[in-house]
Order: sequence, then structure tokens, then C-alpha cells
Amino acid sequence: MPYLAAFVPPEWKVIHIDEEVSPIDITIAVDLVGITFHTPSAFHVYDLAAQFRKRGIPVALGGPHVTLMPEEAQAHADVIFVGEAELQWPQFLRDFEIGRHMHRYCSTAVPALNAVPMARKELYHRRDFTGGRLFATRGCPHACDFCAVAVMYQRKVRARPVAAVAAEYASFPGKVVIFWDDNLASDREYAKALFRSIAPYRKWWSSQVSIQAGKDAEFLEWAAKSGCKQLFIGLESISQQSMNGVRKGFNRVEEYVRVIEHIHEHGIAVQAGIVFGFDQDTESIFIETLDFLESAGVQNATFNILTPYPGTPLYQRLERGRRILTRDWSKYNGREDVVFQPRHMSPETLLEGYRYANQRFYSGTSLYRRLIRSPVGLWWTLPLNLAYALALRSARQDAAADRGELLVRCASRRSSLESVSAINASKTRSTRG
Ligand code: B12
Repeated sequence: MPYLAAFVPPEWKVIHIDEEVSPIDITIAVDLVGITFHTPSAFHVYDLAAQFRKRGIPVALGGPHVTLMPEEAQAHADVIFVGEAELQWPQFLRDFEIGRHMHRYCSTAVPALNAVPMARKELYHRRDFTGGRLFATRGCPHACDFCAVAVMYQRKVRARPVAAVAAEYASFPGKVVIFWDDNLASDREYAKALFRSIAPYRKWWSSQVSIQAGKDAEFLEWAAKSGCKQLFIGLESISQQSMNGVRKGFNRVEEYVRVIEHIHEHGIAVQAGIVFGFDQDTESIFIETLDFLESAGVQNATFNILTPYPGTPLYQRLERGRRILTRDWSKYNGREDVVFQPRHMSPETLLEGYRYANQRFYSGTSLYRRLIRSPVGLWWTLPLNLAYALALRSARQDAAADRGELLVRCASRRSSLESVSAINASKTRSTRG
């Protein structure tokens, strides 16, 4: 939002509220409310929008879910933005000022990012996700069938001018910066030029890249020289069949160990993105993945339950197979709920396997095994691991409380308390209701 705010004419006053940081004051006196959100927040946002609209305040909605589900979002807003809004948002503001705006602004082509402004830093909050964050490129050339980016940006990769990115990078007062790019290695020559120009600022940075980055020595050399401390790589699965099945066959599983070693040799830590629940996954995938991550000495990992975001080929495939279990978007969080019928296991087994992976990976023994071999000092890897472990512990406590509440509901319906699937079914029904 601080980035979109940079397009707003200076005579407007912009207030930025991030619900991760503070609650929203529904009674606030404003002329227009704009909200961005991912799929899991959709119902919550529709509820918020209804409260503002009830007070006569127009609501504008945008973001990935709106782009992927425009018809649904339209019913909850005065105006929606479908696709990227660099051109349409300023147009809307002009229309709004003269009281003649449309209800839907669609970007017909992906915008070039040659002249985009820097985000408005005075709107950042101390503890939200915006401090020390910027993007250099947008989009990814790949078409993995579970990824919303491929649908949203039509696989078109665009880059900001190197000098503009370097200037924004330099403008952050802090030492640590994250490039929130979809794949900073989409154009590796561009990336190398960028690394050369940010090296003098002597900051530390991390970003997400595809596996090709780990094979390119010059990329890694310049990344390291410019202060790269960690790369997030979507390894996704240690099953080659699973990778082939979701159009990510360019991830060659037999190369993973060498790629991780290569990145480590440059003094860069690896954060692995792992997904469980692919059609080729069987129950052994959980233990095998953890054995692999520990033996490869991966410093950090983000585990996800495969989630078919609406609009993706994965969603369409599962829908055709009648395998979508719920359309309650709040469950499309990839962390707490399974929303589809996996092929070779039950939803409960998938959830338990996912929990097992988190518990084992962030246990003391695993931490010791992995971090002892870290190419980056403990000052970088330990706080990250502890932060993950703490976040997981609090999520587990919430889930336990949630399960307790569900047991009460089940009991009152005289459902079987032994059956986990009965609990899950009840959870789905009650949320829908
Ligand atoms: C950074 C990021 C995060 C950050 C978000 C921090 C933050 N406060 O912004 C963190 C790490 C927290 C995060 C979490 C998650 N993320 Co995320 N994330 C991203 C990422 C990499 C970049 C987002 C971004 O800043 N893009 C740049 C901006 C400029 O683009 P944009 O959001 O599309 O906005 C443009 C337009 O949509 C429009 N617009 C957007 N909002 C609005 C609002 C208004 C009023 C207007 C006018 C216009 C407008 O204007 C913008 C300029 O063109 C995207 C990938 C991507 N490229 O979008 C994934 C992505 C958005 N995330 C995704 C997912 C799945 C998640 C998680 C569910 C993952 C998980 N399992 O936990 C969670 C959900 C969090 C939640 N609470 O809802 C999916 C979204 C799928 C979906 N259908 O929602 C994406 C697309 C990744 C993917 N490969 O599929 N994420």
C-alpha cells in the first residue's frame, strides 16, 4: 500500500493501516477506503468493506484475489482493480475527484515498470512487512500449475531500471533488505548488473529465486559480493514425479544437493520452499523430505500444504476431478487446512505430515544438525529459525484451542469424537454456515 500511495496526488492525505500491526478503526472519517488482500483474507475483507459501505464510504478492492476472482469481489466493493494498477489507479483517482468513476478498472496489458515511484516510507510501520522491502522485477517466466503469479502476470517479466532500484535500496536506513520479487533470477544478466550497483552500500539482503540461480557461479559470486545472505528457493518437492506433475520439471531433484552446496560455497544460506500434497506424494514423503533437508544442511525451510488458489490450472484440474473440499477461502492458508482431496493420502494425513515436518525441522536436534554447517553466521540463521519455531508454537496453540472448540461442537451434534474426518467435516460446515 505504501507503493500505491506514491501514485496519490499530494493534496490527498493517506492513512495506511496494516492489520498485522494494529486493528482497523471502522469509525474513521475518510472519503475512500482501499484494501489489498490475499485469498485467505477475502471473507474478512468483504466483511470490513460492508461495514465501511454501510457508513456511505466507498471501498476500492485490489490484489491477487480480486485479479483472480473479479466477479466475486465486485459484489463487495464500489470499485475493483483487476490486474496491475499502475495506470488504472491514478486514472480512477482523477475520475473519483470529479465524481464519475467506473466500477471496474482492468489492466489490459501488463505495465512496464520503467518509471514507477518509490514506496512512501513515511507510511511504513515499525513491525509490519514493509520496512526494508522493495521489488526490482515482477513476474516469472515459468508456468508451474499451482502458482498464481503465472496467471496474474501472464508470465511477463518486467524490471525496474537498475539505478532506480539501487537508489531505493540505498534509501533504507536499516542494514537488512528483502527483495520481494517473484524470481530475482528471471533475468540473470539484469540481476548481476543490479548486484554490482548495490554492492557499495554494504547492506545484507535476501530474495527468492528459481533453482537456475544456484547453478550460475557468476550470479552467486555477485550476489555474495553485494551482501546476499540468504536465497529462498522453491525446491517444492524431493519427488521428481511430483515436480513433473505440476509443470515444474525444470527442478531436477538429482541436482538439489549440488545446488545447495554451490550456494553454501558462496557464503549464502538456503531457505527451501517445500510443498506437501502433490498427486504423486505418498505418506513416506514427509520423513524422506526431512531426512533430505537435514542431510543437505538447509538453514531454513517454509513448509506449505498444497493449496489450489482460484484461477490457477491446479484449481481447475482439482475442480474437474471433484476434489475441491471447500470454497471457504479462509481455509486457503496453506498452513492450517487442507482444502482438497489428496490422491494418495487422506486430508488428515497430509495435515499431520505437514505438522510433523514443522515440528521436526524446528526441533533442537534438527536446528543443531543444520546450523552447525551454516555458511552464514549464527547471527543470521539462529534468529530466523527461532522466529519460525516461535510462530509455529503459537499457531499450534491456536489450532489446539480451535480443535477443542470443535470437539464441543461435535459432541453437541452427537458426532463421533474418534473420527478426525468428522471433526474436519463439521469444521467446514460450521464455517460455511
Ligand atoms: C510479499 C508477498 C507476501 C508477503 C505480504 C506482505 C504484505 N503485507 O504485503 C507475505 C510474506 C506476508 C505473504 C504471505 C502470504 N502470501 Co504472498 N506474496 C507476496 C509476493 C511475493 C509479492 C506481493 C507484492 O507485494 N506484490 C507487488 C504488488 C505491487 O503487486 P500486487 O499485490 O499484485 O498489487 C498490484 C495490483 O494487484 C494492484 N493492487 C493490489 N492491491 C490493491 C488495492 C487497491 C485499493 C488498488 C487500487 C490496487 C491494488 O496494484 C498493484 C500494482 O499493480 C506475491 C507475489 C506477487 N507478485 O504478487 C505473493 C502472493 C501474493 N502470495 C501468495 C500467498 C499464497 C501467500 C500466503 C497465503 C502464503 C502462506 N501459505 O502463508 C500468505 C497469505 C498472507 C495473508 N495474510 O493473507 C500468492 C497469492 C495467491 C492468492 N490467490 O492470494 C502470491 C501471488 C504468490 C504465488 N506465487 O502464488 N506474501
